[in-house]
Amino acid sequence: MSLEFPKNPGFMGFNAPFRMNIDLHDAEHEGDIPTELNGHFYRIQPDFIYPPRFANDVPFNGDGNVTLFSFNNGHVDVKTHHVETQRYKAQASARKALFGTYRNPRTDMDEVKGLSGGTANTNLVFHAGKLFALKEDSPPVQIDPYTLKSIDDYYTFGGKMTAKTFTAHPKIDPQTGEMIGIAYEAKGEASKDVALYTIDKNGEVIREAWIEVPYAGMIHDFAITETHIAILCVPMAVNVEQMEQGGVHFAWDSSLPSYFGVVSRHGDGSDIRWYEGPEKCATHVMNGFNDGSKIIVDMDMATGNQFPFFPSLHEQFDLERASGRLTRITIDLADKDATTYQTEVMYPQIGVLPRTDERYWSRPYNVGFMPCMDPTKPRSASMAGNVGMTINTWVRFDHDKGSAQTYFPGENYTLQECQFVPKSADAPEGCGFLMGVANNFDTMLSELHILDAENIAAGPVAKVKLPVRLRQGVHGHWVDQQQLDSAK
Ligand code: V55
Ligand code: FE
Repeated sequence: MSLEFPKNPGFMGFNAPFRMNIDLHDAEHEGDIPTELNGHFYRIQPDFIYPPRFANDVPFNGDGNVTLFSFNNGHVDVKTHHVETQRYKAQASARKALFGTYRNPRTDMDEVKGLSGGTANTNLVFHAGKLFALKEDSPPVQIDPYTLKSIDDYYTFGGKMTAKTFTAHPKIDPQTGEMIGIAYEAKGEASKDVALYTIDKNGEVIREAWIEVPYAGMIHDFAITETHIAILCVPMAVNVEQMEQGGVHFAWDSSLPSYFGVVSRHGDGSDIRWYEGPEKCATHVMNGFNDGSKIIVDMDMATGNQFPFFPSLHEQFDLERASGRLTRITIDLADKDATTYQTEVMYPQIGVLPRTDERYWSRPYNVGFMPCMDPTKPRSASMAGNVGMTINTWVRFDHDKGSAQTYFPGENYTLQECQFVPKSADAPEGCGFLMGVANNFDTMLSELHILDAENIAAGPVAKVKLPVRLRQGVHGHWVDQQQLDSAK
């Protein structure tokens, strides 16, 4: 039986299957690693362990593979490990793919019926002493923060979470230490039921409330303010007909409106209010906050389908319409008759995956970061084989000044998501480091670039050089050593 991956750009170059569990002591690096960095940067990449059974399967269906960069006194150790999900274990023991295409159980082999198809490939979060790998179609997978081995492949908060899914973007309230989560399609495929969770600082579920969304679609991220949860429903709709024909879970249906839902962080969810909006697609939240009676949420927002591998029902995929810009969404709770939300584009830069100084989550804030695509920057010949969008800059936005500061790593690099790490627990907002994976198309190896977050234009203070290439990552999460120590 051959074990061979498709010979297409999705599995070549930096997209080559990774498949390894690496343990690298004391990684090579250029420059001095700041000694203030004392902790662990976890990031995750989808990585098909076995060739997918469906030739056109989407990158989002790969198995979760965690990269851990552990910082200690100017040194960095690197570890990688697959998340041992139910799916991973079943496929590893069968030595072949058993699950089918993206979130379509009809296409799974009979022998895996009843097993979780979750790939845990999207994000990580550390809360109440536990590290979780997350995929929005299934419960968290608890993994060991040092070995990255799975501790619980189906974590339901001691049975207190009755939803069948859990978001890949939980928010930790910096003031209360609570983790806020949502769960969509929470009562099964295409269900409009969304559960709202508050998990207290000790890891106990103290709220499970239910709302119904206008239609079933991807609710990938959400915002918290000090008083409310805000959810954006975009027309990346669950498409049962497409799944019946063996297709993927979602299709872009531009005939549907977008809805912005605002619901209290307390109570039974019955106060949910929906506002219809002018724009179409937004995936990630930079932050949200209260301003008097107003709820404000900043997201990267585009007018069309941003995922070329999810079919568009009514038009061709259009790069211009897929281009997202940081956009401020506003509603005023005091306006009882309001039925629409307002949007305002904040900056011209085109980007994805916005982040912020998470000590300001839910509160008025000033500093955000976004990987951007700057078409005016040069591009080396070595990047000719790079398919898709080229994220070639990280941009820091300071909302008070309306300023944008850019890091361009050079013509031979693409950049992935960036992570802000404060210099110390009480450092001013945005004072610290910015790090993330950079893929070097001259060496065809990956690096971790570390910048002074206040002066990213000056270039990296250090570059960690890996002897391997990493695939396109999704999200990352920083955990201070102190957080791990106090969890013991
Ligand atoms: C996203 C990523 C996913 C997914 C759904 O970036 C949405 C958004 C990596 O998997 O399944
Ligand atoms: Fe995400």
